Amino acid sequence: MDIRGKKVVVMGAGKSGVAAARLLLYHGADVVIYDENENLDKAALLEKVGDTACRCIAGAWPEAEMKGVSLLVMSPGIPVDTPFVESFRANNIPVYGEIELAYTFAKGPVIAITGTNGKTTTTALTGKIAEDYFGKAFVVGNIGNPYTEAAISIGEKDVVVAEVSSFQLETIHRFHPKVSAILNITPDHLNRHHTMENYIACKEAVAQNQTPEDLCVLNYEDETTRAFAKKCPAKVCFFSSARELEEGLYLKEDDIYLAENGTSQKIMNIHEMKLLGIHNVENVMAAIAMTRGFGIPLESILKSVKEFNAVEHRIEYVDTVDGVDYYNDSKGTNPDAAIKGIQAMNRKTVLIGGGYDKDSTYDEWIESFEGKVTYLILIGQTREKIEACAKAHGFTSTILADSFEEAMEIAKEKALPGEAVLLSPACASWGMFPNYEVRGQRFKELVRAMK
Ligand code: UMA
Repeated sequence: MDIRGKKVVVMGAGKSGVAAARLLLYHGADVVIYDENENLDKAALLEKVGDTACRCIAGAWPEAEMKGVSLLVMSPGIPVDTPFVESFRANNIPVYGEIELAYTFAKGPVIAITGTNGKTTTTALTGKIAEDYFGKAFVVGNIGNPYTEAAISIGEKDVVVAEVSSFQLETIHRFHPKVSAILNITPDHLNRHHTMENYIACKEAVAQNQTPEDLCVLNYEDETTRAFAKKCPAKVCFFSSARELEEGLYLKEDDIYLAENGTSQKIMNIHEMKLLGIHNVENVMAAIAMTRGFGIPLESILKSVKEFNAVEHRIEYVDTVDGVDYYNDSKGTNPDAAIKGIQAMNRKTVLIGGGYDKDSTYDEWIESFEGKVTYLILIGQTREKIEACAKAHGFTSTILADSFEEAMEIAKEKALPGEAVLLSPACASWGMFPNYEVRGQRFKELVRAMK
């Protein structure tokens, strides 16, 4: 793609927008960053971009700026069905997501991981396996390192391991991973995608440009991903945590098996890995299937799997204060992920939940408490909605807090020695924090301050 001298609008001045602008400037484009936040600190933004040729517009979009635009690049967090984006499409201006832009310029083969839950852990693990074997791998995407930032340095032989969200997959065109995985699909981000069908279509798009030469790893125990195998254009490899498979990876009692070409072999015991919970066994099986499909020897893969530790903010043990263990599961940003957080606890737990409203339903989350949760302390926009749901399910030990700090004080007061405090909100952090990482960091700071 030759964009030298062409006018490109980058929408969004967050991590992705800055990285996309830098990549475009590197390739000689005339870049305008547009952000709807009228209070945006333009000087600070341009300093981050590091090129005085870049322009920035914040607040209202001046119609006159449409003139001469060749490409619109969207940041993942910005909806694509708005009149603003439509006006570009109506003028036949291509709309790329940040992933598509990076893929256009980065040369290395891609392993792409999506799914509602587990994608960050699986991406980090897959990245470690690739890095241990090849000596180098670029781990990018929703995990927090924009793909566009790495794109400048990625050479033809460099392996890219990308965590791709539904937001990012909504705006791909030619993005073509050699190996992909859809770990699971359960309701999430419905305020953005409107229907479950749209959300599923975004996830399945990860394989849309794959061919039978490529591999797509799917969860046999998830009805949606199992059904997708029938129309998936790539060769499929399944994993299952609940039954023996004739081909693929599966869990039987405490062992992981690999079945291929009519024979099945036990490849590792789950107690050899440092990750906890069945959901992590699924993540491990997906990572093994992907990296093996990519050509990495099994022996090397298993060595890396056994060394791998939990990812920050994912059921992460923080500290013990007055006999109470504190766990940070800030990455539990939807009910399904938060259920896994509860399931991983093996004792009475004071739970901190609530946050931004993504139109989720909380019934299954509340039902998963099963007598383990002693108090549910609620924060943020969803607190009343969750409290009403909890009451409807007969759970009445809810406490509303006005701030995150107040929630932590209440948790400290209510948790008894031998119990746990778990931050696993089932909601996004937006409205209270810029992202779940900052929420998790704040949790850890407050725990450490208690000592
Ligand atoms: N903005 C607008 N209009 C809008 C919304 C936002 O102008 O309607 C502007 C904001 O003022 C802000 C900028 O857009 O300046 C923010 O852009 P962004 O929301 O795309 O955020 P980035 O900082 O670029 O981070 C994005 C991903 N964010 C989202 O998808 C919401 C990060 O995923 C990702 O790590 C990063 O790119 C690097 O690739 C975060 C996330 O929450 C972790 N992802 C969701 C999830 O995991 O559930 C999908």
